[in-house]
Amino acid sequence: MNNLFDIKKAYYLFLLIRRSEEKIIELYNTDKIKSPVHLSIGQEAIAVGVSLALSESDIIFSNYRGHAHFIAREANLDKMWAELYGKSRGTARGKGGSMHLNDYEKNFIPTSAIVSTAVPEAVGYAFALKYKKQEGTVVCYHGDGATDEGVFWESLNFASLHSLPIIFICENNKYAIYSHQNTRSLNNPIVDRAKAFGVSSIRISGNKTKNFFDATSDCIKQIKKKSQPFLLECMTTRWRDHVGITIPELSKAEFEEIENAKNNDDLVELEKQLPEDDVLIINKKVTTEIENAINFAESSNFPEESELYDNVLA
Ligand SMILES: Cc1ncc(C[n+]2csc(CCOP(=O)(O)OP(=O)(O)O)c2C)c(N)n1
Ligand SMILES: [Mg+2]
Repeated sequence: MNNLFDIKKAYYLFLLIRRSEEKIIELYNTDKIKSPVHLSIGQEAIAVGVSLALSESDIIFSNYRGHAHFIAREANLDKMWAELYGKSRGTARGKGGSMHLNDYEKNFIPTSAIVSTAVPEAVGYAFALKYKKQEGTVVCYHGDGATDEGVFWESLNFASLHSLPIIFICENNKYAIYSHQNTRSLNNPIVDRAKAFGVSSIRISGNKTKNFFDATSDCIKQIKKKSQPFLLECMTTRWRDHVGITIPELSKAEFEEIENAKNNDDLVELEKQLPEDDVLIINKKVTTEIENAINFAESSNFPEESELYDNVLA
């Protein structure tokens, strides 16, 4: 657990996510990237703030929109890029793509494309940790759309009933693909519904990295004192469409919301708090790390045809 917010590290991780995903947009139409992708541009502050508050022993469950969670956890960037390229040195030997990242060395559990599937898995993991009296808190990232699934609430109920050490990080961009939250449920905030299950729940607005860090640090502190589940509803605005390669057609209100979010980009705010020299060094480091990762992907081989069915369980 970390109590001090490290601005330099937050800026570095934020920039590494932003530049990586910008590079994905740049390369996508060349067909070098072999899998569908889902970008997080605009909502990186959540992954960075949450990750900086965690320890090595904590366990991360993410989803198909996982680049930001993966990079913020300082998981292996070379392997992530190789996976995007469908190469055998990728996280799933190039057979999974962007939606199936993993890094066991960082306790980053393999992700899935199916909405809400990681939620019961994460709760099961938290149950095992408690049952075996092992250290660590489970962090489960999910979208607002994931809470439209019945299994989400069954899982929350179980986590609450058994006082499990888990933090649900709801990244609420208000959309499930192109359906606004208001068209999917009545005006009953996710935090209020979670509280009805006995789960302490906090809504965080403003999209500031430090606020997500503080809230997560506080949850971890309380979990260390007494095992219990928390839900953080992190309000955010994603700048691009569901996939992220293109920008959607926007209504005036949506356009203004995105413009407003861009004008309050926390990457810019973090940069302002750092000396110019640090900013230059970090920018150089980020550029080099992404170049190296792309070289790693390009110089890797595709998996052999003979291993087509290896590790395929379905
Ligand atoms: C069980 C299931 N139903 C539908 C889909 C299609 N689908 C993919 S992403 C998505 C929206 C999920 O929205 P949300 O949880 O808010 O996450 P976001 O994409 O906004 O990050 C849907 C419906 C799916 N992958 N799995
Ligand atoms: Mg959403």
